[in-house]
Amino acid sequence: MKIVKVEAIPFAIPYKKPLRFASGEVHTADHVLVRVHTDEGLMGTAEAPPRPYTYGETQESIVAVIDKIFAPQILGLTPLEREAVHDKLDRTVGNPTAKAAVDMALWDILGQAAGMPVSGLLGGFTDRMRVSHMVGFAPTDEMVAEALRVRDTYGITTFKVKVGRQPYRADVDACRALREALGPDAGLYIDGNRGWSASESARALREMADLGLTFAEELCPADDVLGRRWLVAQSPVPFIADESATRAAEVTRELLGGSATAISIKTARTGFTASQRVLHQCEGLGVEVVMGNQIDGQIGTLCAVAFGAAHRTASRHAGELSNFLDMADDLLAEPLTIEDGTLRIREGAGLGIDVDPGKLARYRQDR
Ligand code: MUC
Ligand code: MG
Repeated sequence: MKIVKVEAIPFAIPYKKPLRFASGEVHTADHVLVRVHTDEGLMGTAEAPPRPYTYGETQESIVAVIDKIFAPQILGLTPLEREAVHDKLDRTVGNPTAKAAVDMALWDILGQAAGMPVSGLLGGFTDRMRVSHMVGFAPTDEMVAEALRVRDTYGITTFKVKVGRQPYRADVDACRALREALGPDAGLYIDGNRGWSASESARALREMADLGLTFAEELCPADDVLGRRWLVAQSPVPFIADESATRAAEVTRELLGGSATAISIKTARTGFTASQRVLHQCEGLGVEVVMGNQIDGQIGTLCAVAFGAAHRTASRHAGELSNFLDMADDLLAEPLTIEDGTLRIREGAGLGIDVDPGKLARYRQDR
């Protein structure tokens, strides 16, 4: 079974409510639908979200790198030759979400060919994950109202709060208000997207010492190497590397260099193949992982839950799987639903991604 065509289709779906965080903001899901076709009529599907403030990719660059470089390199290979595919893709530096989408589309084909769910092929640990909801910047009362609405509507009880604003006290106050509103049993952790300095981060962590935070993520830049190590050494909770550890080598550097003590795994940037490498690396080193969200749509979220549920350690903490709730619409024929704070994988062969042709026609940007 050979790869005969790779499509990179740009589409745009507005957000009902933009997501704001220290490194950027998202108003529209201007993603790229990636479809890999085989000569036996199977088609694998995934999506790539451009995050210029994190990886430098844009919607146009993702389409270009797939059309001009990746597709010509992998045509004629089979979906089983994933090492050969990655050998080709890795000749181009960067472009993580474009590479990840190709990888996940290939796994989708493998699942369909085997008649088995990808989550089972990856590990089959469980069929669902608890969901963690990401609360973006807004006035404190709006952040609290959103968390309560999400808890009451979807049963979600774990929240990642975006921090990293200036002055840092606004974020400390928001976290305190969230803890008071959600009660002592809610899971609460923070993500600074590099917005604070190391010393601001240390002060903020001290002022939040009584809030029962479970993790702190990318509070200051990993490029502030000594400051970051100094901060991580005194952090009272595991310190997650997200955008500073986007590849296995960076994971090694951040963990062994003392700049992180936990890792965010995002299938949107490491697909399934490299996410497994990162996960196994973390297991071997004995650090915890959280399934992160690349501000994914429903297709990306289905990929994240398929990977997270497949693995014992990746499903241990609630996964960030709810950002799609803020989108005005999506491409799936059967929308994802979060019930009792839980998202289930799709049963059936492959990833279970069934794109509604009418919706794709409406939102695609290339026609
Ligand atoms: C996150 O965890 O940081 C915001 C920027 C990005 O790269 O991902 C999101 C969420
Ligand atoms: Mg993050």
